[in-house]
Amino acid sequence: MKKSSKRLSAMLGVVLGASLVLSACGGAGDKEKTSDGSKPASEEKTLSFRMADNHPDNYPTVLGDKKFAELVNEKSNGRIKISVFPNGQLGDEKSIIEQVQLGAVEFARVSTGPMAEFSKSLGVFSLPYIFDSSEHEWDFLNSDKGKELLQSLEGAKMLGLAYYDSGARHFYTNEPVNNVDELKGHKIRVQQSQINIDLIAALEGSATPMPYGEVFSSLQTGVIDGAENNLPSYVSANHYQAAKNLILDGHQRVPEVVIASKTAWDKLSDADKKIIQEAAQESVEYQREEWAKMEKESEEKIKEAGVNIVEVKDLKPWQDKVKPVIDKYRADYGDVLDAIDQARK
Ligand code: GTR
Repeated sequence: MKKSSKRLSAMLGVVLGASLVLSACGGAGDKEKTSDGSKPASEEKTLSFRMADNHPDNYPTVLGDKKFAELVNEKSNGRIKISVFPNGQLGDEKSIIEQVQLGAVEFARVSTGPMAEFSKSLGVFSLPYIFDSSEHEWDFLNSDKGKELLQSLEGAKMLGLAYYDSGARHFYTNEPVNNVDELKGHKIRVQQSQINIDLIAALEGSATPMPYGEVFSSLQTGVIDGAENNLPSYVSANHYQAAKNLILDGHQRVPEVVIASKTAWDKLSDADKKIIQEAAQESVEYQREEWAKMEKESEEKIKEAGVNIVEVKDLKPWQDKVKPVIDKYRADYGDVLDAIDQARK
């Protein structure tokens, strides 16, 4: 889609979304009993919501979103309908978070990376090399502290409903990079957050934050020398065709998060909130299975495509080099970092 028409559809989305919330949630009078004493109207009315995701159809997060929508529909006997809009149709990730805050889009699946600029607590996930493995990450996400973080978004006018898997992120570049020192001087695209800018600065590169949808063409035209992401994104967004050198350093494990707009949420009955919360949690297992499958498939695909894959045998030089980033943010995230350490078996 052209930029202008994208913007137009995003703007239309704001208007449409706002009217959906109004028609969906009705006014305060809905809570009252009807004259014949039947159920409150809010529990009978059909509710329609939109959910945004910036990945294509069949990407594991979109499959998770659809499972979530399906479960909500089932549990509400068809009364609550969530329509999933993949492919960044409702806007890029940052603008989606803003629309969720405004209540113009009711649900979204976004990365905790850009969420850090809206709700500081989630920034901890962008800190480098804090998890040893997927198991370590998920043990933390499922711990009390992990759940607490998910519930820390209300101040930012949002609710965190569930974490989704997003694996580990690695660097990829136009020119071969064989070790941490060779990243020096490269212009690397990052997710839009200050921690990511600091991370690239520590690696002596030059950070270029930009929306995800612009990365492929920027790699092709040489606006950037490289980027970083998990393997399913590297493949599904075609980055592997433009940046054929991959170094598997796994610098971050930045989970995805399913969020709801607090504006829309506050208008729901307690019973409907419960349905939605349960459905989101129940969709996680399926999303993680799909994630594991796509990680494997992506690995195969990049091998077949002849990508130059560099393994990192010793992470120590990488960890040493980014230590100033951890030091800078320790004061903000000390207790969470301790809890992450404790989740290590
Ligand atoms: C992906 C994530 C997207 C987006 C993207 C990025 O891994 O799933 O939501 O944040 O990274 O790098 O912008």
